Amino acid sequence: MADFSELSKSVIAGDTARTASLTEAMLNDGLHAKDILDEGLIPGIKTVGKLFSKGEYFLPELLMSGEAMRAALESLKPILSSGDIPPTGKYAIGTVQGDVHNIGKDIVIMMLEGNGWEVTDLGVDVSPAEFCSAVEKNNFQVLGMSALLTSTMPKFAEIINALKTAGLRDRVKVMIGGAPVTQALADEVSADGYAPDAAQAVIKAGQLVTSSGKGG
Ligand code: B12
Repeated sequence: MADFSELSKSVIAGDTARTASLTEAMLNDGLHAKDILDEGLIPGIKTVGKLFSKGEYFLPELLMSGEAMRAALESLKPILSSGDIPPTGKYAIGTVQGDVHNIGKDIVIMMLEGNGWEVTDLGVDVSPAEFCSAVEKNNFQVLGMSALLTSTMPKFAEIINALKTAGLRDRVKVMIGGAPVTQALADEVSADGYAPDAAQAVIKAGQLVTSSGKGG
């Protein structure tokens, strides 16, 4: 039985070397990348968030745990993003302006790629103008936006309005996500879809292109 709690603890401790080596060892033992993520890494980083909320952790601890997560993701990436399936469609995704959280976005990217999507990563701190320009210049079926801060969530509505003003809103399905995001917010800002995690993001994206007939 795999000891996922040890992996969670190493993320909580911000121990990059141990997180990376435990992840590698688990992969070598034949454990599934998604289980390593869902049972070990994500519970660990969520605990870090709670400790930060309680004032027991500060920014340096947040940074160290974020680094530990990234090191583990490097090992998981080749597995999560490989999939021998036909192309599904084109997806662009970025973290909204003012927000640099990218761990969740990057997991969404890996899972989409593993399910046949061709993904363009627009990066972090992406302005409404940059989102619009990406949609204008490319033929994306879906545009994903990630936000982790309550202070940056209003950017969703701003970006959607910018797309409307530029006459681009009908060219693309818009999905939103990130820890504080809800379906209610998606409805409020008239996004086409929301998903609480990467696995459901893949399902939702598939449904959006199927229902619009834009799938490739
Ligand atoms: C790691 C971390 C950081 C790292 C980020 C490192 C990195 N490279 O990403 C660093 C140290 C940089 C950081 C900085 C800050 N952080 Co921070 N951070 C976190 C922490 C602990 C984990 C975030 C994370 O990676 N979660 C794990 C991933 C896997 O989950 P996820 O992001 O939710 O993604 C999943 C889903 O949401 C979904 N998803 C995500 N994006 C998308 C997009 C689409 C389209 C879809 C469909 C789905 C989807 O799929 C993902 C995978 O399943 C959270 C706590 C938390 N519980 O979220 C705080 C947290 C988000 N941070 C917080 C704060 C306050 C900050 C700072 C303001 C701190 C400061 N004083 O400077 C700065 C802000 C910097 C900025 N301008 O962005 C607060 C936000 C509070 C609030 N209400 O706004 C939190 C909640 C901590 C807390 N409990 O207080 N942070």
